[in-house]
Amino acid sequence: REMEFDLRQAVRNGELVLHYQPLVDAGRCAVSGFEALMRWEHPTRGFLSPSVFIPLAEEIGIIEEMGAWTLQTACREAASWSSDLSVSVNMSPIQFGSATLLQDLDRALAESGLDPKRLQIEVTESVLMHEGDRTIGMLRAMRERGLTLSMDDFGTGYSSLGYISRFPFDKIKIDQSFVRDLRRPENIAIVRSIISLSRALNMNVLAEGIETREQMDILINEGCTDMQGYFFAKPRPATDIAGVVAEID
Ligand code: G
Ligand code: G
Ligand code: MN
Ligand code: NA
Repeated sequence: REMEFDLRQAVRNGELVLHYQPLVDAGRCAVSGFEALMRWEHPTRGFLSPSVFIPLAEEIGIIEEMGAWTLQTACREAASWSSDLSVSVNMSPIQFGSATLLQDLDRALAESGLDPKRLQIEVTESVLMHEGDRTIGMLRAMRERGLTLSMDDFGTGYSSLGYISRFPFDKIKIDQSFVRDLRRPENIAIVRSIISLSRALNMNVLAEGIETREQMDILINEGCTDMQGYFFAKPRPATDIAGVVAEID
């Protein structure tokens, strides 16, 4: 419960930061944008991962405030990057229950002046499991503003193929668990079927968690349009953006 107290202070104290990991266009072999990944610089425990504190933030009811902060910060920071780079923000299902989500979004766009076309939102299949109609309404409203929408971690969790047909996402992100060991025939089969599904549905398809050149070569050969992973770069502070682009392009 000590951590709960600390987390309530974290936004106010400026202890949250965004790190950014590049998304690479397979065709051009160039950086197309960056995914924002939140980090909490705890005063005594060092950098904490969102997989630890996001569930806590949801539980204690401050995820809306944190989500608004993420949108604001990601849009503001991305507005100063080269105008051909996108920024991706993760949103949890709880945020879609927030009455102020669209207001928070509009405020972040207005304050930063970021072209809405450069903002991508990443959601997992689980957002469509509960309050599906309400969520689809919100996704439509985002689409009307010009945002790009990605289905994150595809193939994991309690996923049903039905969810992907409920909304025309722009991109599917293949979960890194399938990319990790492509020598397993089961994983290659799953990757192939996700790629073929994405083609049939007219969506781009990104492979997450690429750590080796061998994985990259296999996934390009299979037809992935986009790539992400430690092989290109780990998530790094905003000050490293230009350096990461220069290294990869
Ligand atoms: O970067 P890392 O592997 O530690 O991220 C762990 C998880 O936290 C990922 O599933 C990622 O989608 C999620 N995450 C990272 N940043 C944010 C954020 O700003 N908001 C939400 N809702 N989830 C985030
Ligand atoms: O759930 P989501 O896909 O948003 O979270 C992505 C998470 O995966 C981030 O926490 C990020 O730090 C992590 N990640 C990104 N690339 C790699 C990689 O190549 N290998 C591993 N093990 N993790 C990665
Ligand atoms: Mn993501
Ligand atoms: Na993911």
